[in-house]
Amino acid sequence: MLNKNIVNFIGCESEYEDADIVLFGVPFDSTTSYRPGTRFGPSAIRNESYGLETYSPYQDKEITDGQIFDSGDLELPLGDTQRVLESIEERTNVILEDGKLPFMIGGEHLVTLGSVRAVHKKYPDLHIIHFDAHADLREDYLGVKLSHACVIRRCWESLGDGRIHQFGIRSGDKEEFLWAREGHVKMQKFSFDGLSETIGKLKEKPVYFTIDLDVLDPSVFPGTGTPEAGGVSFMELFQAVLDVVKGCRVVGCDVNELSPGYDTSGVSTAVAGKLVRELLIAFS
Ligand SMILES: [Mn+2]
Repeated sequence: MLNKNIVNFIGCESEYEDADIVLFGVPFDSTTSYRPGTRFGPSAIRNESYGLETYSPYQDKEITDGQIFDSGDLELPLGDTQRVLESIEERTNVILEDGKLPFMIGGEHLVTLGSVRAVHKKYPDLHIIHFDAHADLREDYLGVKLSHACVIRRCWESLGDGRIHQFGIRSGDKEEFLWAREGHVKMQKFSFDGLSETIGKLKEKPVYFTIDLDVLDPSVFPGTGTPEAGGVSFMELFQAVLDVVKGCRVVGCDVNELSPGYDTSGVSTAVAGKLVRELLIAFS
């Protein structure tokens, strides 16, 4: 007997009913301000995951030890940003209602808004931990409010002051930094300094964890739409990610902004895939 050709992220072979974690891709890049291409991120990460091992020597665990279901990519009405966000929210709702952890792969960073809307509905006291090179705190970008450059500001509109914790930020306009300093969000520039204190303070509070991969230095991760020099190393990011997953009550998660076409070496995709593997193992 032969099997169907189904491409999952490597090792994500659980049935939906048994799964604790549900992966889905959102191939969306319509509001990208500079170089588009993140719509190819989820499929690239899946395809290239077969170059990775299922075993993590860091965590001494197999990805197949966990119960993880890969539900594929959303089929999106590209060109209609509102409906795209609704369809992300719907998918996240289903996963949450079934008592599973939603794990989204972007796509551009605006996808986070759809997922946060669903998670916030279930957890009104939600906090966000946000790793990124960019503040993403603009009120609008050239008049557009639903832009990846404004995604964290849109999340703040629902969550309010003091609930968003940013790390690694090294780019934005002056107003974004001033607005952050007014106390609306907690912003750690350039690094993960203070992360363990934040984790300690959040204790049992529900946390949505959003990782824009451009927090990495472009020498490690050039395959992204708005590369920004001066970023963190892979191991710094990896350690910070493990600290969050192990130390916080994460109730939703996403990894976004891989744009595989800008790195013909394929290294950026391999970096993204390894981080996703480690995250999935850490969660399971
Ligand atoms: Mn960014």
